[in-house]
Amino acid sequence: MHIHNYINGHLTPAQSGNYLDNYDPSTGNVYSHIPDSDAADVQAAVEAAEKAFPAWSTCGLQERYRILHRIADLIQEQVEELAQAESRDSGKAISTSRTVDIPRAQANFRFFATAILHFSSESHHIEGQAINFTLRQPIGVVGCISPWNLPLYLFTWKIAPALAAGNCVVAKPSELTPMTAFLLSKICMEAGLPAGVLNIVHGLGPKAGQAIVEHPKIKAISFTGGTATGRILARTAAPMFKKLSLELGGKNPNLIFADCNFEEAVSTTVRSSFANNGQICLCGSRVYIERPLYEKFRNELVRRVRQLKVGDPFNDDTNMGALVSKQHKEKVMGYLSLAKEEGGAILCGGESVELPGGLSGGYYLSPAVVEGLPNTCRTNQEEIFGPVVTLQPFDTEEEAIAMANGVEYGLASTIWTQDISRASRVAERIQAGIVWVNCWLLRDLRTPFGGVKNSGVGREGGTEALRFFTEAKNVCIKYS
Ligand code: TXE
Repeated sequence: MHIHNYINGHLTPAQSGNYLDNYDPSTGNVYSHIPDSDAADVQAAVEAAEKAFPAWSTCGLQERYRILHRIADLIQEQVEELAQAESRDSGKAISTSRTVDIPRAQANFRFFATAILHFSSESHHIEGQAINFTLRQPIGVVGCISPWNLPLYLFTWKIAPALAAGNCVVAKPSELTPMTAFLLSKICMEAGLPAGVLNIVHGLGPKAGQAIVEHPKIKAISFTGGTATGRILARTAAPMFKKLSLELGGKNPNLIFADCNFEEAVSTTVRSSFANNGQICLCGSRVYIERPLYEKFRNELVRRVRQLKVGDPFNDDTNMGALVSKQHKEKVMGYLSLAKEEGGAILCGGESVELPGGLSGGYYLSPAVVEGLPNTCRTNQEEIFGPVVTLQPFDTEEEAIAMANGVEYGLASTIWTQDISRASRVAERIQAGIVWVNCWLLRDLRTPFGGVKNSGVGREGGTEALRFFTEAKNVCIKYS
């Protein structure tokens, strides 16, 4: 099966005619091919976007609302096909694709289709002299680059607000998980999205992705991916004075105080540790437990993690499918070896799982819980982005906050306590863009989303996203 680019309203191969292999992580086999696009394809996409911009940016909010809602309707109608494609491409359990990835992709379009109708700006009155009002106008042609962990979810999280705000888009999904972006192309054509408004260029990051970042006509880049890649993009885009939104890596702490609701805390921690095989930037990979509760929590967590079913992503009762690629599985297993070298004890999991028959070539790994490591070791400092968490005890609130903040990342955190004063105190001091108290991944799309330190620059979500994808212009009108 050959995937095509979506440029100027048409599905088309890369101009080079070259393709890249696309693997099915559940079997390790090549199951499709993606265009190996380059700067020539990006140029064609930018020309299409420029041509479409005048009409799209002035067609009116109701028309943009109508078309984006129609796209959401079609995603809803095709949820099963999209979920199957997402699991085939990423290796994730079909239950995750059905309940997380695809419903959220639909929600992204629905949310921004209506958000744009309520997006207002401000005016300032110089009494007796003048009135200022601020216009928030679409930027023009913008670039959206997304990663492999939540493919359609994060791809549409950028595209929906960009389109709603009246921009035209050149977008690139990860070369590891291109399929649902390709299916989205067909949905957009069916929804009547005008040609050139959205252009999807498939291919490698350093080639097709880099061509997007360095194209002089693309005035803003919204990126989600690794911190190292974020650095490369910033180096290219900064001298060109492009607007940049960078949602990067995380190494998120969970603080479990002894007074927590134990059942809630332990059941949610299983999820926050291993959802999507731990391949979510919001996963809590460092679990800090107040010492009086440490043994009880550790034992119960390990007992439940051992019950997680690693298996065929297409079985409804599978909790953990395959990791996204052979290379990524090797990276995660490398960190498990490092954890042992650094003195850690692997309490469960961390083993390569060999499934029978056609799945024997898949990238399966049992979920691992590690204890006995210091906060400063590499295992506790570097983003692993797989089914691996570490446990550490703490004695005081001060110590917990210091350990939580003792990494270069600052994306998300969870705090488990019934003491609302303590929750508020700790939340105020945690270096993160998102703090969940007695919950995890409870999402309201109106809230600012993003991190601090090496977790990125800027915020997505709600009006933050609409402000990112517009330029503010202040108009001052003097009156006599
Ligand atoms: O991200 P990459 P990947 C972290 C996690 C993961 C690591 C790498 O640690 O192991 O990042 O993951 C495109 N110019 N997160 O490989 O490499 C690339 O093609 C322009 C956390 O997914 O950063 C893909 O489309 N584009 C993150 C996208 O960037 C380039 C979620 C992401 O690729 C490029 C995913 C370049 N030079 C990974 N190089 C989160 N915070 O959610 C690559 N790309």
